[in-house]
Amino acid sequence: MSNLGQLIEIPTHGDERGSLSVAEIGGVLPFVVRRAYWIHGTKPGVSRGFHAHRKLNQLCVCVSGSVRLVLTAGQETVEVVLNRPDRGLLIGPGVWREMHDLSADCVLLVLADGEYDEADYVRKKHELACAGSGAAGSITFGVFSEESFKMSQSWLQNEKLRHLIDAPVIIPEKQKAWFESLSERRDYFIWTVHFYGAPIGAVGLKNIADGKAEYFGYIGEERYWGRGVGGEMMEFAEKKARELGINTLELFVVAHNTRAQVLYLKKGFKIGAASDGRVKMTKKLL
Ligand code: T46
Repeated sequence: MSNLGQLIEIPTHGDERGSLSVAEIGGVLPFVVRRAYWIHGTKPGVSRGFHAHRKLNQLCVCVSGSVRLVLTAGQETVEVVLNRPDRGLLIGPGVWREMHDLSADCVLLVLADGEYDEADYVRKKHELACAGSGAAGSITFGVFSEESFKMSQSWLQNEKLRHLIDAPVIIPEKQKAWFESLSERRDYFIWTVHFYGAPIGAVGLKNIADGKAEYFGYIGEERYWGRGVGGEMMEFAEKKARELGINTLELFVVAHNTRAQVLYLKKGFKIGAASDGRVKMTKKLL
């Protein structure tokens, strides 16, 4: 459907008695459920929601009646009507949700991967309006931990991402050796990109030598694409490069990834030679 939410068909067993729908791990449920709640008896004309979550993942199923959901992140908004008990909507973190037009008989069941936590709510829409979801400090950078490493392995299997960054073929044994070597290396640094503490990508500097370094970075979670996170990643990497005494940053971007090229131009990179479907870009750090 979009990066904002994913509509799923819930496997349903029907016979002469009626129907039974199932959401389970190994089936359509992508997370372990730690909480279930349901919204019902909504008064006419009442809308609900008007918030986003920092970390929570949810599966919403309108088991009775109907509801219109409006989901927004960055510049993108989608509307979806839930009115069938055999259809669900998966919503992840960083997505503003509003629920409108709940019918009198609406029962909206929500399965969530975390317990109720008020601190997980973002209640001001402007915090999600633009760059990296907007709120100062919503994007942070941290150690590339074992958890990040595991997540990166699944992110890098996403064909859309692989196409955009020309990712190399992943050989698990090599990957493990690479991860284990990180703490020793002085020519290669990688950090995790977090959205409100949840890992969403990676950024780094590699081939560090003679005052030069190569920038690399990717956002593994698709719903953060096109939301200004890339700009924050570049600013962070530049700051780190300066701290390391680097005076020239280089990067290689695939020729068809024009969105990234526009960002790098904005950040002061100059376009250099193109070869093998990749464009070299360079920036002198003053
Ligand atoms: C969401 C949408 C789809 C609890 O004490 N425990 C809970 O698990 C929940 C969900 C709520 N509450 C309390 C907090 C409030 O005092 O119940 C009250 C109503 O909650 P809220 O105003 O947040 O309800 P909605 O319909 O605006 O939003 C709810 C969920 O909170 C939210 O996670 O994504 O449904």
